[in-house]
Amino acid sequence: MENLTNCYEALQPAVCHACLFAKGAAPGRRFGGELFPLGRPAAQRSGSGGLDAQDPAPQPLTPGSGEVWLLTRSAPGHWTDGRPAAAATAAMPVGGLLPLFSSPAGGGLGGGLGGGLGGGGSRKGSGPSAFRLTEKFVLLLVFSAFITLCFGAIFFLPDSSKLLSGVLFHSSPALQPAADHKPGPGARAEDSKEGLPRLREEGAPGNPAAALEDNLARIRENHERALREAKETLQKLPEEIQRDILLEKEKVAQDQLRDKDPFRGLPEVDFVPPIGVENREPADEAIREKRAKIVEMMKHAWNNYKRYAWGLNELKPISKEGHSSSLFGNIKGATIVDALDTLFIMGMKNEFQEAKSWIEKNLDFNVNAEISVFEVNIRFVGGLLSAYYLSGEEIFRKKAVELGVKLLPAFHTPSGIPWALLNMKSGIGRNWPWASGGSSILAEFGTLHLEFMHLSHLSGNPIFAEKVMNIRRVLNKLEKPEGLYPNYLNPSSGQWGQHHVSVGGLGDSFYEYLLKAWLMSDKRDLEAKKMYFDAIQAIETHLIRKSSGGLTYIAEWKGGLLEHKMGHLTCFAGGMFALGADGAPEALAQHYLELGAEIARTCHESYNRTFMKLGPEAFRFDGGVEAIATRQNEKYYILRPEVIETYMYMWRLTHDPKYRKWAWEAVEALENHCRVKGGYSGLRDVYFIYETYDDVQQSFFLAETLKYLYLIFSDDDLLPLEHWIFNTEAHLLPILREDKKEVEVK
Ligand code: DMJ
Repeated sequence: MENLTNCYEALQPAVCHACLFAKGAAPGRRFGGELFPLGRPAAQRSGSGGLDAQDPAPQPLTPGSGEVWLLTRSAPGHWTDGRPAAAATAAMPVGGLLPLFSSPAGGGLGGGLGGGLGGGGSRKGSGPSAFRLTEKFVLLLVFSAFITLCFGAIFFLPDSSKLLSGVLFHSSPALQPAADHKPGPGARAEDSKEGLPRLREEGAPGNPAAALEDNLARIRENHERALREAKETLQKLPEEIQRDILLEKEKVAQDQLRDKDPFRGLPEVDFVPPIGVENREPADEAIREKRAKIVEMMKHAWNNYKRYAWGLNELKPISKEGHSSSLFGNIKGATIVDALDTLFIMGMKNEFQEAKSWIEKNLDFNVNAEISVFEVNIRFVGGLLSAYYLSGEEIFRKKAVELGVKLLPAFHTPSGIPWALLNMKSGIGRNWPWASGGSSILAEFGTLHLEFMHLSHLSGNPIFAEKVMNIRRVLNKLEKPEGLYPNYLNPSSGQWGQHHVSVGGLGDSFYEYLLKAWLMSDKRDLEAKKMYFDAIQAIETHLIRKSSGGLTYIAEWKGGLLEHKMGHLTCFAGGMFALGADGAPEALAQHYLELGAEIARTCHESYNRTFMKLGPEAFRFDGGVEAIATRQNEKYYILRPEVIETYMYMWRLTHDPKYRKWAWEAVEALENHCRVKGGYSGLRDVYFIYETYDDVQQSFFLAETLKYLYLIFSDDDLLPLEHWIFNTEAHLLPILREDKKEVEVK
């Protein structure tokens, strides 16, 4: 006490700031939040809820310890008398702040205190009215800074911690895919089987400078987004924020309730036999033979799967055993479901029946494991729907709807944009750990529309359609950079993640589904049509380029910079442009058909410039090359269909014989290099003179690659395009006509 009094009386104001903090500096004491009200002795203070008589005499502090100010506000703990620090903080006289801000002009420290506090004799008497205007202003500033800080902490911390871990530990997924990394649509399981996720070039191992650059860019973006979000929230009144939170909670709870019983028994339907499934032999003998050859290939793939991997997801044709991909969790039988409609249209009736009875007895969705919502939708829901529309067998409708219901919890996010991954038993979802800022992926949540519209149609329950229409609503509310759709969208904030745009992996089938949603609605869904044509216009302006050798290609867009690389996946776009040409504004119809033809030519070149005559996973147009893979981890071919898919559409829409010729070249290459005794295998390097097998027979080889080949060598009245839509896994969905439906739901 003595020290303090002496200090107060004898020292200059600056030094007495130090005295002010003497108690905080006393050894063994916590500084509980109250500043010494200068201008009166400690003894006086003991009666005013400040220090009591037992408090040890405060020690003088060295000058210049002004930073203690913040500590006094936040130091946890108790006073020695047992009062919680919080209570003490609450009791802190606001006037305790004054000495710091008293101006010499107003009597300096002594004057300020003597008049305002000490003169009053008691701290209790010093209310805010006793403050000067400047003091009030400063106080206001301090409090608003404090409140901003609190809000900042709420909205900022989760992101910041991610950022920090990215910077400090370099554990960003771009650099090191997590052990449980699961690839998205562009980088499927097969892509990562060598630990080389296809989509993460920007953080390629072995290039720390690029990786660091990448990390910094991501940090900047995340930081700006977090600031934006925090600002938006701060603009709201606290009551508004509270109301929003309550509404959000209520919405999630309602969703959960509704989804529990979205489907009480299927409505009765009149199944109308499908159009265009009669399988006439082509008149031309050479074509007939080619088509027969493709059926033989299907038999080889199917029989080996049956022999070595029956009931499992896929076949390892070299090891001759089952292959299981984490994309399907514990669901089994991916090849069986994916192959159903191909078996049907190729007239493989017995095999179709075998598949059907396996499904009846074994296909089970009550699995306690995480699945990819996208993959399960396009392969399983799509495969089952297609089998139903072709055969009219109730089991397929029942299983499709049952699975659709199981997928609904994936939509339980604040924005309704679904999670990428879902545990079908617990209904808990999450996103790929590598996706930008916890985002969902455009090509994943954007590739549910066709199947979900049909699920509503066949179940009589609108819930499936509502879920996908809400996705569209969210997308339409967002501003698109240069009219483009970034690949990442955060399901919590409903805002874009990184501004990466691709018509290949991560983006591809989103665009495909916009076009097909319009076509499948019998051209009534004009919103989808507009979204599609707007999107491809932006793509053409910003992503499509011509090489100096005259090849048209679709590059990737990363925050405004172009990467002159095209993926095998992107080759589907040739067919898409051609398919949509008909609905384009008149002046553009021919243009889009030609664009389709140019993409087909480029993709054919990517095949033609390899040793195996099968295309690499990605090819480049930079560093003096055109349509050639330059990186070792882009040289593989995994039996993908996209190039052949484009040939199929181009053949149907133009009847230019070169597409049949190119398709046949692919058949020969598959037979020469991918066919092995135990089935068909992908290749690790299409430029190498010897086959190095990846030992996986992908289920989409049976669902897509062989189906598209078969159609190229069939007449156009088998599955006419005016009547059927192919989902992104080549499963068949009929156009939903207003007047005459394939299935009349009662
Ligand atoms: C298939 O699963 C689908 O075509 C999907 O849309 C992307 N590509 C794979 C096959 O390459």
